[in-house]
Amino acid sequence: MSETRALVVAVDLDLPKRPLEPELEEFLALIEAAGAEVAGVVVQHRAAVDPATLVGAGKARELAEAAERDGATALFVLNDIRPRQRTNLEKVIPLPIIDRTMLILDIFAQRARSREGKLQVELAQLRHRAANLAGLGTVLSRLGGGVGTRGPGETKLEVDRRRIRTRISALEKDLEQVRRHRRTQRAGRGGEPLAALVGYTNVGKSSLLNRLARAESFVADQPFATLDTTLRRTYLAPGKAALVADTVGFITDLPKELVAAFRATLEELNEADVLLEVFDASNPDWPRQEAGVREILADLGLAGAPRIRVANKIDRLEPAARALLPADAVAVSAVSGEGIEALRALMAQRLGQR
Ligand SMILES: Nc1nc2c(ncn2[C@@H]2O[C@H](COP(=O)(O)OP(=O)(O)OP(=O)(O)O)[C@@H](O)[C@H]2O)c(=O)[nH]1
Ligand SMILES: [Mg+2]
Repeated sequence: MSETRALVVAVDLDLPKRPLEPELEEFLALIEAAGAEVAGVVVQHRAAVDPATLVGAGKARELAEAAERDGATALFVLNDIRPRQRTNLEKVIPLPIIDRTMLILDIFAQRARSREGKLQVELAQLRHRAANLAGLGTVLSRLGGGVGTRGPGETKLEVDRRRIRTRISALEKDLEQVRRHRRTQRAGRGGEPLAALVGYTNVGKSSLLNRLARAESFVADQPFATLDTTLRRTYLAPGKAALVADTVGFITDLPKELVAAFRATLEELNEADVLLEVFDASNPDWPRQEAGVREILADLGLAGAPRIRVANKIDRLEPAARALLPADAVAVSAVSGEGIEALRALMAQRLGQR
């Protein structure tokens, strides 16, 4: 998305329980993380989204003008957009429409390194595309030519669907193979206890892994720096060690296609003896982020999993703000190293009990 100039649109439903601002801010950060440039932001206040075009018809025309004026090359839509709304909006605004799921998948596609990660992302992208095709039933465009490649009267849509289905089953097969291979590797873990870092994206999970294990995992101030699971051994106490797993960060409303594709990776969290549930204490938005993480953990059947709550980045907090942190969280800083020994001791204690 390097050349992409993004015109961003969001419908604000003015819900007191769900303020738009943190979500919009996060959306803009995701756009940047994808390598696109924000050319303009348009927020429309409405009691409900327009069933036909998401934004009102007048706003849609305004958007088209803004796109032209700002030289935008894509429209980024924060709200969930239905296939029909997408088609209608595309008629008014001659730009590709990128929704939040596509955006997150694009970042994942750029970052995936392992074979499993790449397969998982492509699978998620295809499933998302298939879901959007499903709504286009009324705009069947008939293809000419190609005799013998498809049955008579088959539409482009049907061909697309069939291609996607074929590719999806090929990917599923490949993934199963990669996973079988990894399971065999994992079987050699022996009796060592396993702790898994979980938490919102960018809270400092990889930094904590590096602190705990003196490892060198990729750390970056950007969402989804880590996609692949890394496993490191860490010292806990004399004669006591544990394995620590770092994995993909969470985000609220994680696209369902992505959860499905990453389910196998995420389900490995089931093998963990304890989850290190990390939040970024220096981010005023942390309660919303943590709630989002817990929702995903619950979806994965991990609501009752043993966990240690970790408040990270406390080096950025004034003493007064530190005092307000939840009492059940161990306060640490992956950067200054503060609190890390307390975390180690807690891990040793909890993992010793298992
Ligand atoms: N000030 C401060 N910054 C931190 C701390 N821990 C991490 N960071 C910074 O926060 C940013 C994100 O850190 P990562 O370790 O990449 O976070 P992550 O949770 O692994 O992120 P993803 O892999 O993207 O989900 C980086 O810029 C880190 O340097 C901390 O304790 N204090
Ligand atoms: Mg990371």
